[in-house]
Amino acid sequence: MVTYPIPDPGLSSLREAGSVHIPAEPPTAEELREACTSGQFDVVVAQLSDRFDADLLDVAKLAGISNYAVGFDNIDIPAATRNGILVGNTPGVLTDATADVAMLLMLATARRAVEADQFTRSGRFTGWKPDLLLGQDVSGATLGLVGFGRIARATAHRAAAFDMNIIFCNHPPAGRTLDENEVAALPYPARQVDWPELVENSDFLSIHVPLSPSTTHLIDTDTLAAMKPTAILVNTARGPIVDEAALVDALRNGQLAGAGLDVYEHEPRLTPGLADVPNVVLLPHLGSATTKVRARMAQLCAENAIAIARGEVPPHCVNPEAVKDG
Ligand code: 8YV
Repeated sequence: MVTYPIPDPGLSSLREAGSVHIPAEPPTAEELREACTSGQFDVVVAQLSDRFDADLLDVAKLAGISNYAVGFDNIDIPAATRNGILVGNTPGVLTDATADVAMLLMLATARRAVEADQFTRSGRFTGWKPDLLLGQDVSGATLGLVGFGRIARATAHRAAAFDMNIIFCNHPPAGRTLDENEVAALPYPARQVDWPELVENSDFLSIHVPLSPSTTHLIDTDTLAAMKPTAILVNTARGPIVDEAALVDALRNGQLAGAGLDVYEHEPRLTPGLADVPNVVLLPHLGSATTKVRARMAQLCAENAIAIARGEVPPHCVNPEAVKDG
């Protein structure tokens, strides 16, 4: 079952390999449960909005789930593993596109691009003025990377070309976990710092960690209070890493200069007040949204699904140990 049509070549590969069912409408939680327990499907090709909690996975009759995403916080992985359900994801192919969106949000927020666009198209641009829509410098600013995996590193690469100073904390809120030789070998200057130092010193704080119990509300009232009042928060990872009610308060009270968000705590719902603060740029989860990237994600997703249906471990598997434990 494919819960929402994925682009070609993914969909056509799936159709060539076996039989594919796409419901007329994306399934509700109840319909997903029915499908997963019916024994009719070997694999579900799932979207982030399809939730696979333990109570579903404990009764599901599935060989696996192929998630159309690199993130897999919509699936209870320990429950999938203990039920022998393999989970595939789509790493690598969306790294650059997501890092581009992190840069886009930094630049757009710092230079007030959305506000300026609205200003211009509404006919209020009546002539150049020395103090018109002044923003913040990106070059020379300190970028703090929350996490230092693939997407954070691709963001660092871009930021280095903008002459930003790069600091990072690999597994916040834990301390330095990256080998210093590895830091020294990076193709751009970057400094590994402890979590409090990252929060206090960043002009831009960009989030690149997966959502997990330890990262939920990592950015809360206390973190926001410790940030520079001139700082900008950027989130292209997962919404619930930020306590959005606290973020709205911090923006309203001038505790923080701005925020660029691609993901939301209660996605797709916006936290009340978020759309009313002027210093935010809000995108509708576009990190991987290019035609090429979505096609490559679909290809990986199909390869994972086909392998699972054949009784193999998928090429991009989150829980290969499900084979032993199942
Ligand atoms: C996708 C994402 O846009 O892959 C992920 O984890 O969050 C995004 O790149 C989305 O998952 C597409 O379904």
